[in-house]
Amino acid sequence: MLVHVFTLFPEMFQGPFQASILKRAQAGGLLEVRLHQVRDHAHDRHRIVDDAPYGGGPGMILKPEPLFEAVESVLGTALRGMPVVLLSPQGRLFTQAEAQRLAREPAVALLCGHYGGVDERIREQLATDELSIGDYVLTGGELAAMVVVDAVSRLLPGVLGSEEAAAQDSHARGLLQYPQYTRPPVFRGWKVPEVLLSGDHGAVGRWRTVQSLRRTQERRPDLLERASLTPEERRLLDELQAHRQQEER
Ligand code: 9D3
Repeated sequence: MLVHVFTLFPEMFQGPFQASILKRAQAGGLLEVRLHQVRDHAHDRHRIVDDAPYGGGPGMILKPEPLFEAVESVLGTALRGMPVVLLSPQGRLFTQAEAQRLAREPAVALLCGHYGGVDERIREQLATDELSIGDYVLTGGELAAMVVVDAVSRLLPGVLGSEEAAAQDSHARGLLQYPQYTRPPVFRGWKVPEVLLSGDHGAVGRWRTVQSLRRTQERRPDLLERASLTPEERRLLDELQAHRQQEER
């Protein structure tokens, strides 16, 4: 997959893309990230990219010309059909489903928002999608773009090793991960749950399912509403809920 990132701060991307799985994916030709400095496409002597908002108010707004020209000069006719994603606090929430949708594309363009916001014509006439990574305020769209690249890249065929890929993704199924342990069996007096040492794969599987369901119910009940549960999971969840109601009485 080819990812074009349009930003005023390309240097911010140096760390995260040059380590670990993203580094390996790029070395293996599975992922290519091209960073484009939007300021290089400003035409005035001072290379100005932002201006005060019409109608007044605080902050500076990203001007349309440099970003339109950056995207058009870099992508040209390649723009046809390519998702152009504006990262902004007003976007719809970036989720695993959204990551899966983007991972099917051969190329995407990411436009990093600006602390003051962007001229509305960018969102209306240049972007095809607008995404936010969550309800908190960042200083710009760069970290959000990195989050999107990370989440999408690990879904590309061949990016994760067979072991990483084999570990089934509980989040993709809409449940939180069950507790995991490794050696030693007792650490500072804290024991690993007996069932995990039992060698009884059926019992281990049932314990993990119950733990996942319980944890999701306690921490992220919003996920349970949309989770696709097997009839067995549905039954266990009903049991947990009955149990919980008994304790409330
Ligand atoms: C004055 C109103 N602010 C909107 C909440 C302006 C504003 C603040 C911060 C405009 C842009 C930003 C910078 N943030 C992003 O560009 C951004 C973002 C975020 O702040 N949170 C979650 N996801 C994202 S994606 C891009």
